[in-house]
Amino acid sequence: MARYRTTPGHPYRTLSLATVGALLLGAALFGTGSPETAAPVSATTDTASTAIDQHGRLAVCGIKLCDENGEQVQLTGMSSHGLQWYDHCLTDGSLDALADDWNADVLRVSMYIQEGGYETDPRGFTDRVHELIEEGTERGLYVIVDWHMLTPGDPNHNTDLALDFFSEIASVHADKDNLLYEIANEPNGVSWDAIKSYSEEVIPVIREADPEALVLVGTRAWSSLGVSESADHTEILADPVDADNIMYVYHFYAASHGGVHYDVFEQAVQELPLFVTEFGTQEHTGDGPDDFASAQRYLDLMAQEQISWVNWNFSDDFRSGAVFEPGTCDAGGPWTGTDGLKPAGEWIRDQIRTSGLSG
Ligand code: IDC
Repeated sequence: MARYRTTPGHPYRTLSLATVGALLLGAALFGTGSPETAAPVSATTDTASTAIDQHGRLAVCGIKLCDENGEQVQLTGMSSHGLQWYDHCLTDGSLDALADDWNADVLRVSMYIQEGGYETDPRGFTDRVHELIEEGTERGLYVIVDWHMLTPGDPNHNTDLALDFFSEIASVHADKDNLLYEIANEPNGVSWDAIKSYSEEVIPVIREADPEALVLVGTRAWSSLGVSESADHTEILADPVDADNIMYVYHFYAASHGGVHYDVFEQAVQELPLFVTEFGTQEHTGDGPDDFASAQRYLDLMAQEQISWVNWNFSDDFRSGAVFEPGTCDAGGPWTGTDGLKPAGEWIRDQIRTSGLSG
C-alpha cells in the first residue's frame, strides 16, 4: 500500500494547493510566522507517512529510477481508462481501494486527446486532471499525467495543445514531488526523429516551470521501442532525446508480444532508462484471452531489473483487460477485495499487492 507505518509523516505533503495558499495568506495577514508553526494537522494524515514522504522526488540514476536518497525503486500500479469514457470509475472509494487495498504506488491518469478527449474541452479535461492529481497525492500515490495521443499517431499533430496543457500542469504542481509527465502515449506511423523533435519542444516547457520534472517519452510504433514497425531500440541509442532525467516508454500486451518484442525489451533494459506505463495480460486490443505465463515472464524480468510498470486499465469496460466487471462503476463498487474483478483484475491486484515500493 501507499502508506508506511514506521516514520512520522510530514503533514504538508498531503495538503492541497488551496489549503497551502490559505495558510500562507493567513500567516501573512495575521503575522503568525511560518505556516509550519500555524498549520493544523490535516485530517487526512496520521502518524503514518506515505510512499512520497519516504521516497520523495524520483530521478533517473544511470539507466534506473531512483528515489531522493539515491536508492533504486520500482513503482507498480494502474492506469485509468480514457477520462472521456470511464471517469466515473475514479471515485473516492475506488482510489482508496487502489492505494490501500491494492497497495499501488502509482496512478496513471490517461487523458486521450482525440476520440472525444482533451481537444473537445481543454478546460474541462485540464481541471479534471488537476483534481485527480490532488486525489492521488492525498493517497500517497505517484501520478503519471498521460497525454494519451493515439490517433493520429504523429505527436506533432498536437504540439500546441500539449504545450498549453503541460505548461499549466507543471506550473500548478511544481511544488509536488510525485508527478511524472508522460508526453506522448503511443506515437505510431512516424519516425523516431519526429518523436525526438516533439520531445525537445515539450520538455523545455515543462522544465521551465518544474526543472526537476521526470519526463517519460513514448517510443516509435505504439511505444514498442519501434518493434511493431520493424525497428528496435538501437535507433534511440543512436540518437537519444537531448534532455536529462527522462525515461523511454515501453508498452506490451502479453498475448501478442511474447516473441521479438520481449527479446528487444530484454536487451533494451540493459541499455536505456525504461518505464512500462502500459501493459495488458491479453491481446493488443486490450481484449481476448489472458496469457498470464507471458505476462509473468515480463513481470519477473521487470522485478529483477527494477523496471516500473503500470497495468491497463482501472475501469469496468467490457474488454478482458479492464479490471472490474461491467456495471461495477455505476453500482459504486465493490472496489476492495476480488468480488468485482475479472480474472485479469484478480491477477494484477495480487501482483501489485506484492510488488513495488509497498510490496
Ligand atoms: C483501447 C481501449 C478501448 C478504446 C480504444 C480506443 O481499451 O476501449 O476503444 O483504446 O482508442 C493501447 C492504447 C490504449 C488502448 C489499448 C487496448 O494505449 O488506448 O485502449 N492499447 O487496445 N495500446 C496498445 C493497446
